[in-house]
Amino acid sequence: MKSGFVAVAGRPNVGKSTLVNALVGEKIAITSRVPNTTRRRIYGVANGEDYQLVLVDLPGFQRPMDKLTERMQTTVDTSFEDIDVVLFVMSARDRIGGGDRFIARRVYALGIPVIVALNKVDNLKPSHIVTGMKAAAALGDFHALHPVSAVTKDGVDELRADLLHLLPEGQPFFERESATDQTDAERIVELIREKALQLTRDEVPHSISVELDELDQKLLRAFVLVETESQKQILVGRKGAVIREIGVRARPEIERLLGKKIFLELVVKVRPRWRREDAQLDRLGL
Ligand SMILES: Nc1nc2c(ncn2[C@@H]2O[C@H](COP(=O)(O)OP(=O)(O)O)[C@@H](O)[C@H]2O)c(=O)[nH]1
Ligand SMILES: [Mg+2]
Repeated sequence: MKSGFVAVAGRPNVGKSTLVNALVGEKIAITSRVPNTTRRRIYGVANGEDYQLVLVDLPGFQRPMDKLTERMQTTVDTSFEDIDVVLFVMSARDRIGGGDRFIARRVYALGIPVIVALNKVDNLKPSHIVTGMKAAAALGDFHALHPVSAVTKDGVDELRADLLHLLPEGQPFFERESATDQTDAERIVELIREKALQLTRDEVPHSISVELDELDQKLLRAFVLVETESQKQILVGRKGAVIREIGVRARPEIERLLGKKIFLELVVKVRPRWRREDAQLDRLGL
């Protein structure tokens, strides 16, 4: 049996979480067009007949701006111990530059194999992909380089096979039935946050957090937290249209996860400075 950990490194928004979901074959991490969607370390577990591939999905490397992003960067910094392989993700739709070089210096210094995924190659001209592959290749001594699309899943099977080759022999770390280490409650608040991110813009998404208040047989009540009164108005929307839409989008996914119908109650609350205070971040598990 092969079993091991692959840390997923890359700039914010290159598609790390989308790629983890594609490799696992199930949505375990939320994704969005907003940078910094992933705030915590999440394990995505791909189980096969004779392997368990644990993908460590992480926030993107960044310069911290507040306590939240400080904690996120600490999570990244401490996640490269006891791993077997690094999956270094870059985006073929963005210029490969300083941010990627900074990460390359870190990951190539670890002394473990690095597999590069050049993501988002869907609908790109071959010449554009080749240029991206050359730029990605120039950053270090990688084990393999895969052009992939996490959205169309092109190249994902080949990438998974290559990651498996590099795993050591060993026993599984997680139950073979589970695709993640997250509890249902943790996945539920993330799904709600994903829908809130889809419906807000600019700085608002960064101010959103979701807290579970109650989950019993039928009722699920969660608080959608924002930092200011004006953000609360945006989240509530005209006559409650926005918060209602968040519920409409989140409920089917939550019901699929729990395998039953639920009554979902979402309440928008102002919690000033939750991103900037340790006690608040602790309470939110961030
Ligand atoms: N066109 C395209 N978009 C992608 C691909 N992978 C991810 N995205 C989009 O890129 C954005 C960021 O993805 P996400 O997985 O949250 O990035 P992360 O911050 O690196 O985890 C989302 O809008 C995704 O839908 C891809 O292969 N092709
Ligand atoms: Mg992510």
